[in-house]
Amino acid sequence: MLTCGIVGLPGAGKSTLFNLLTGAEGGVGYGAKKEARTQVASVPDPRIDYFVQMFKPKKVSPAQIQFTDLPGPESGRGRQFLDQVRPCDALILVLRAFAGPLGENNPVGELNQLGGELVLADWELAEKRLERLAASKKKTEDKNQEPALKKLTAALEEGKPAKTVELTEDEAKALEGLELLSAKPTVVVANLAEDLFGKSYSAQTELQEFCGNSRWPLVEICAQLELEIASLPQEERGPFLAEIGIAQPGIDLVAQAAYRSLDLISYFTVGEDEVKAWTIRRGTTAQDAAGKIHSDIARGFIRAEVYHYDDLREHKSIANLRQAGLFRLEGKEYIVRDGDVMNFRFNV
Ligand SMILES: Nc1nc2c(ncn2[C@@H]2O[C@H](COP(=O)(O)OP(=O)(O)OP(=O)(O)O)[C@@H](O)[C@H]2O)c(=O)[nH]1
Ligand SMILES: [Mg+2]
Repeated sequence: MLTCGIVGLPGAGKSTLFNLLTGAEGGVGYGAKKEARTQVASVPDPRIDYFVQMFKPKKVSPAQIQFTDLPGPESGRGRQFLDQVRPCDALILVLRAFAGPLGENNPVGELNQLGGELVLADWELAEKRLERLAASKKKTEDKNQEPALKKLTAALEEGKPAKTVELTEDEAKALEGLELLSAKPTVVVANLAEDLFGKSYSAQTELQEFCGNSRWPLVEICAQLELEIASLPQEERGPFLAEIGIAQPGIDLVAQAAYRSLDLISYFTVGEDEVKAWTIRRGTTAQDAAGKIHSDIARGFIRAEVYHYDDLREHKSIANLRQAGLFRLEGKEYIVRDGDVMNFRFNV
């Protein structure tokens, strides 16, 4: 399962976003919470909704993402919290772009500061490793570790994130265990004031530029407002969202951005028993995708029956797809596409 750590300065709206993403309650309010929270959320996907309406399955299994909400960095203790998101696959940086009790906001400044914190946290870790390496008498350690760590600390010292450091394959391997924060796929969430949503705001161009340069997807949401709307009865939510101009709920945007930053896609298995989304990396072959379900299916792989969600929507039924030649048989090496519906034929 994809895991995301929510990081941000005090009062940026991390806990509000966490509640919005996961349906959790409480823990909101500047400094309200001293402990990290972790919870799993289902990823909303209109394609799943469509399959469900068509197949009326007994069970529905959307993709899931696990989110961790960190307390805001408190002075002197900040980077220690960051260790809790080291194992995460991706980071979500929340920026305060609303005024509120903390006064004027400066999302670009926050982004700079957060980026700096990640680099500094990595530098501290790398330095500690180097010291330990120097102290250890054993020469059994991976010989690539020292040169890799030296390269890394030199870059971090200049404020460069770990992902910009050019390493050989062996060096990269030697550093894998560090779980470097400044090398992680990162999504930036600008948490906007209600009246700014859908409009241009003063920091927007700079934020877009910063994120573009770092290749971090930028998501603009209004977490508090969306959370309030989420507490309304289902049938009232749509009109509200439409009125404000929120075309897609925040969780969709954040989930999609996280998927994009990690190069993840979904394929589906469908039927009357279960409709299920499977998360794979872009470029995965049919055989490896089958292995996600069960290693036996990968081992005994014969062929995959494949059609695409878009084609099903267009042609309305599987019979029509067959007629149009869009229901195919593919071999092991077929590269699975986002939105493919797969049924594996196998023999063990
Ligand atoms: N106006 C406005 N207020 C918000 C928004 N998001 C959060 N808030 C408010 O800002 C305050 C802090 O929100 P939290 O979600 O607790 O912020 P946090 O980043 O978790 O704070 P710490 O955990 O203390 O660092 C709360 O009073 C929220 O109601 C928003 O989009 N707009
Ligand atoms: Mg919080």
